[in-house]
Formats: sequence, structure tokens, C-alpha cells
Amino acid sequence: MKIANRWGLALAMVIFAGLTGCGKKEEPPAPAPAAQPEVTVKIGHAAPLTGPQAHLGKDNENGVRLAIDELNAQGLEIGGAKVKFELLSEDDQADPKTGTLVAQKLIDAKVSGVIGHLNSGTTIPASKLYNDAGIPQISPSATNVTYTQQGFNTAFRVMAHDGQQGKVLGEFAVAKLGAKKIAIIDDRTAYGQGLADEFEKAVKGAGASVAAREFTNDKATDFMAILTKIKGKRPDLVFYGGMDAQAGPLAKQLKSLGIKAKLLMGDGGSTPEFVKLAGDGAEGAYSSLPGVPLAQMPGGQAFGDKFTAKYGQIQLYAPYCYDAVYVMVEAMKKANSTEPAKYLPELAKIAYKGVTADISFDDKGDIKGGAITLYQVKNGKWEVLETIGGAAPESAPAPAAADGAAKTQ
Ligand code: ABU
Repeated sequence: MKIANRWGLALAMVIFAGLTGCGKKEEPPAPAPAAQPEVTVKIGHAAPLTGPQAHLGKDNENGVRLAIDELNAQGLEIGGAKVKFELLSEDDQADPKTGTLVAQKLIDAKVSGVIGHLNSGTTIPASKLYNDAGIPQISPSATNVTYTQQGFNTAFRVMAHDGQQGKVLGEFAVAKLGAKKIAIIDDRTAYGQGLADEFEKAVKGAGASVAAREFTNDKATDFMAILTKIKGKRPDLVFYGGMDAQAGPLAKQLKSLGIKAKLLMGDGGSTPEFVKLAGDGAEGAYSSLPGVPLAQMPGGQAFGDKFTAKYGQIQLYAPYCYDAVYVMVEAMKKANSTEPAKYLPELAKIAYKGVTADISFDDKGDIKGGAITLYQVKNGKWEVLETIGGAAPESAPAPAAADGAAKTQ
């Protein structure tokens, strides 16, 4: 009986303890860890997305988009918050006035930085607005010298400018192509006229004469009157400062008029679109393009594969747009802030290994050691001739043979 009672008492105690928790107070459940804050960081982009340069504007936009998509997939944390980048892309129509309107729109939308604009004619007036708002701007393609000479600490560019490009083109025309009597045409844009001026200075310095200086505009497609006038001057080289939408028909009309002069252009004509528009007038044309050929860029091959799989053929500046985004975000990471005033000082002193080059800026915001490459259309394709200048990046592969090497496109 005693044993039975003892077991009964023990059982009662177990039940009681189970009901009361052995007299201990029940701990409240641990609070769920606070969800990590997420911030949306707006990156502005502006380029002509309609009109004759829409193919170039979309190319720029896609370069920016590829970088933003990759960065979002990385799930970056900046300043203690998970960061999601959002692309705000605006069509400036390659028009200076529209350029300032869309710049103000991006500023009002509180973008943290701007990649663009594509054209010098829009980049330069927009840069004052970005500077007044303290917003960093990296142009991937505007090459007019003035952009970075206005004293704006917010203005950067990731390719060599037209002071460098015009000099290389002028010396190439005289020393390598043997030009003695030259005709120059430009489209009266900040880029076209600015590059033509730099080219004229360089060819005169190298001992050639300028037999004609003509101009058109960036919407024209009929150049017969200008070319007929130039034909009478019998130049041995025609230089065109402007974009492919004009350079293509101009090359075609040069051929149809039987003008034997060599055709030379800057980066604006250095596209697959030029070859398409010029038809049989494209063969033998020369151009320059800031930077090294895609095959010689440190990350050119990988970038080219990714970009073409997603968006098709590279037109011109897409790799530079991609790098511009990464450079901006690298500065944000270093500052541990996406606020323009906080990451701007880091941007100014950045040293970043991009796909196009090792990128760092001089005190004006221009890329240090920017190269210029010369090309020629051979059998309907742009082929590399030679690269002038540029610092060899540590990670660059050995340069490919000039002939037959892949061009940026
Ligand atoms: N760099 C040629 C095209 C863009 C521009 O500077 O207007």
C-alpha cells in the first residue's frame, strides 16, 4: 500500500509540474529578427532613345541595364541596408534643350547618380544642372573637351576626349594616310564641330592644308551639294565630324559622285550601322574610337558574350556604360553610402578594374591613360589598325594581331 501511495504521489507531482512548468515562469518567445531594411537607389540614364541615334541610345541603355541587373542579383548591402538599384532612363532625343528637361526630371526624381548623356551637345548643358544639384554624372560617350573643363566636380567620363582623338586622327591622316589636301565636314553639334576643330588643328600642325570646311546638321541625309563643291577642290581625304546616321549616306554619296578621296571619321561613325547605311561606300573608310578594341579589353570577351546573348550586337558604347555603373556603385560601396555628397569624394579617387580598362580619374574627371584605336572597313567589317596611347591594364590579355582582331562591335 505504501508503495502504491508513493507512486501515486510521484505521478501527481509530475502532472502538477507539467501544468505549472515546475514553478518556473514560461519565457516569452524570442522576437523574430528585425527584417533587414531595403532601400531603392535610383540611377538615372539619358540618351537619344528615339530618332536617328536611337540604336546608339538603346545600346547605352542596355549596357547600363545589364550592370544594374547584375548588381541587384548580388544583393548588395550599403550603409546597413539591402540595396535595390532602379534604372530611370530618359529620352533626350540628342537635343540640348530636351537634354536639360530630362536632366531636371531625373534630379526631381532624386536619382543618386546619372550615367549619360550620350551626346556632348546634351551632356554639357545637363552637367550644370547635375552639378548644381550635387549629383555625380559619368558620361560613357560624350567626348567634347568642354564637358570636363567647366570646373564641375560632379562630371566624369570613362573614355578619352576629343582633344586626344582629334590629335590622333590628324596625325594619322597626314603621317599614315599621306593626306596633303583635306576637306572637313561637320554636323555643327558640340561633338561634330568640336572634333572637326581639333582635327583641323592637328592636320595643319602636321603640315597639310585644309581645302574646304563645310557643315551640315545631325538630321540631314542629302549631302550632294556639299560633296559636289568639295569634289571641285580635289582633296585627297574627306574628314567627317558627326554620327553614323549622316556618315553612312555621306559615304554612299561620296562613292556615287566618284570622289576618290579617303574618308576618315571619329567614333560617331565607327559603327556597324555606318557599314549598313553606306553600302558599297563603306569599304576602305577609316575611323577612330576611344579605348582599346573589345578583344583587348580586360573583360571584353566576357562582357561581349553576356551582352550579345541578351541584347544582340554591341553598337558602340555599351561596355563603357556598363563600366560607368560599376564605377559609381564601387564609390558607393567605399563610402558605405548611396548619398551623392558622401560617395562623390570616393568616386573622384576611385581605382576600378573595369571591363574596358583600369579606371581612375584625373583632377578634371577625365579617365587617366585613355587610349584611341584606329579602324578601317575591310570586306564589310571594321578591322583594327592600331591603338595609340593608353595605360596597359595589369589584367589585359596580350594584344591581338591588328588585322582581323575583333572590334568593339
Ligand atoms: N563621342 C561621339 C558621340 C557622342 C558625343 O560626344 O556627342
